[in-house]
Amino acid sequence: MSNEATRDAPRTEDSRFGYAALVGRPNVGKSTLMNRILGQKLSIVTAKPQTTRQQVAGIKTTEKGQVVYIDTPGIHLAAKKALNRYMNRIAQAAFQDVDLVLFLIEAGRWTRQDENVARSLKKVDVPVFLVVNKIDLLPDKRELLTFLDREVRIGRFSEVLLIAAKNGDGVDDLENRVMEELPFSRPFYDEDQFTNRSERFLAAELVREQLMLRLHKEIPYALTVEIESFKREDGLVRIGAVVWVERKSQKQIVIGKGGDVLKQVGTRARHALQDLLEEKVFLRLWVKVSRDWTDNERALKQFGYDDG
Ligand SMILES: Nc1nc2c(ncn2[C@@H]2O[C@H](COP(=O)(O)OP(=O)(O)OP(=O)(O)O)[C@@H](O)[C@H]2O)c(=O)[nH]1
Ligand SMILES: [Mg+2]
Repeated sequence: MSNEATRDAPRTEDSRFGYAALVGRPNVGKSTLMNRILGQKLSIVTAKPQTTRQQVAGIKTTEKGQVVYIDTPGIHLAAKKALNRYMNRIAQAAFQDVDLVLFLIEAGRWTRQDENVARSLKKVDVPVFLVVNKIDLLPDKRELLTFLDREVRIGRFSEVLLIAAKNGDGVDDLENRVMEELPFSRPFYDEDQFTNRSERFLAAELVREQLMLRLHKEIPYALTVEIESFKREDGLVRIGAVVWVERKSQKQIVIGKGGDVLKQVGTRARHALQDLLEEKVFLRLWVKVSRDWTDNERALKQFGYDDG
């Protein structure tokens, strides 16, 4: 699990260190950007909004210093359930204790949810960079200028950066600008550490990603993954995970006819886990019901959605 780019970075006093939060409404590309910066898959990504549910720190060490990027859940309106309120709370908590906020939006799309995030960023007392992502989808530069001027009103932000996280356009420039903004300080993390999250957490996320990709409608939002066992033995990693859903009917859908859905998800997740761990993986999945867990504070805590 080592990160090639982080090796041999010097630990001198003139290197920089700090935290940068990636915030924005769901689906703007926060997790894609973090993975692109780290050069590896850390945060899960799907085309569905509200994919990320927790803060995930990605640590990038170079010869200039160390930046801890904090990926966050998309801040959304109409957060009726306890899980949604948790996600918004966790995302907004990242505004504090960082040196810089990167506020991501989509080129050409400014919604009520973006305005809501912009409004809550007013109280932040560190610089806020506006990061306009997905510029590949809006190649007409004149259109982009009008959009930024009229809809986004970019005068409110310290800086504006144009990127396409998916193909990497503008990402080197963004990283350089972030580094320049951070204080001179020693790195806090070892240079080969690329996240603050445990293997168990990352494993649960990779399984959840495959479930979110494979399933539709309300199901991706009604499930969570809990790692029950994680053992290294006989030259492989044995992982047992429970997929929790809210109702019996959802359990049937997740399992599929003759178990085909769960089997396909399991195979794909096992491959993803092997890429992450660089070890052979044996994965067992079960599906269980925890009635209406997304609106139950106690169940949320049990499944790791904990403010602590
Ligand atoms: N065309 C294009 N698509 C992108 C780009 N960046 C991200 N995407 C796509 O946008 C979708 C959402 O990406 P995510 O990285 O999951 O977005 P997010 O902001 O982390 O979303 P939440 O976790 O739900 O808040 C995925 O389908 C990505 O492939 C980009 O630069 N260009
Ligand atoms: Mg995300």
